[in-house]
Amino acid sequence: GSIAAFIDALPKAELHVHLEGTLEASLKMELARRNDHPLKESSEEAIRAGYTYHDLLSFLNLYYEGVELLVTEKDFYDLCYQYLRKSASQNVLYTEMFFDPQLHTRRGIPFATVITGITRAREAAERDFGIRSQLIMCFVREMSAESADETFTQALPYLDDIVGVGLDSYETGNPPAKFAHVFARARAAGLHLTMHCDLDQENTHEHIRQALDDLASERIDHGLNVLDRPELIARARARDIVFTICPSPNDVIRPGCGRRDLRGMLDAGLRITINSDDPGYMNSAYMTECLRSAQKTADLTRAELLTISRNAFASAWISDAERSHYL
Ligand code: ES4
Ligand code: ZN
Repeated sequence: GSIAAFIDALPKAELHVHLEGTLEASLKMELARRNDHPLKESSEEAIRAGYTYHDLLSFLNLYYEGVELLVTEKDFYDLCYQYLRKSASQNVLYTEMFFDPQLHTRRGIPFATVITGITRAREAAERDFGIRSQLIMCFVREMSAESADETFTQALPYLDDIVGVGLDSYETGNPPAKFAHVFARARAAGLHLTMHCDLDQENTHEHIRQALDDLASERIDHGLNVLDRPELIARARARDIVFTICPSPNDVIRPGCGRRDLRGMLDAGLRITINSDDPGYMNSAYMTECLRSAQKTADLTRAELLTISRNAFASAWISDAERSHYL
């Protein structure tokens, strides 16, 4: 059969997707109507036509604008349910989803509204489609360390519904070290740790080093700049760090370099997974589309695709009992 059919049929796990980044233009239109929120654009096509980014900040500005459409518990439910339904249709069996509570609480939306809507959608989607999911709470890194700490305190009643914490949004000037205290709290509470080290951000090598050496991060989200530093590659390999690679934003930020990046990670002996990141904002490229694009750009073999898929299940934050169902 064709490689496309092989990718369709591959059992998939996703480890790097921002729920707020799964907001499709169609749901934006519905939310704008429902919440009486004015939209500049009057059609889905016009919304999508406005999705032109050239760097992380220009992307984040659009993402933050979209986030404001999410108001009620049902909005968060619909967002998460639609993502899980779509993922299940692509043979995604398991997904770990980021959410950014501070982007909502800073607008006056209660933490409880956000997490309750998401948790109910996770339960409904597992019942309706059999897809398993967990939540990773991200801190918005351009906000203060105190705000991250307050957010972790707000999350305490819900820690059973949160498997890990992450670090996302605007990286320049906001190193992992800024959040050492809240990550230590999360770790002491038994949560897993991951952090974004986005492509070509200022001081990205020092950020990767901090994540690995100082904050005991178990994963690096993106982290392609590790390839510039043999000593960082060696440390990541020694600790069996997982790099969650997302072809879509890489294509936007550094067009044409996908091949070198993906091949480079594999040839360096690093453990990588392929993920969608923000599919609602990146041509609706969900797991299947991302794997197809990665396969094409890096000429991935079936064996490599299988390894990448198994990497995701192997490094998922699940019990060994659950893992044995997948591997
Ligand atoms: C993100 Cl691609 C990316 N980088 C950093 N923060 C993010 N939040 C959503 N997508
Ligand atoms: Zn991301």
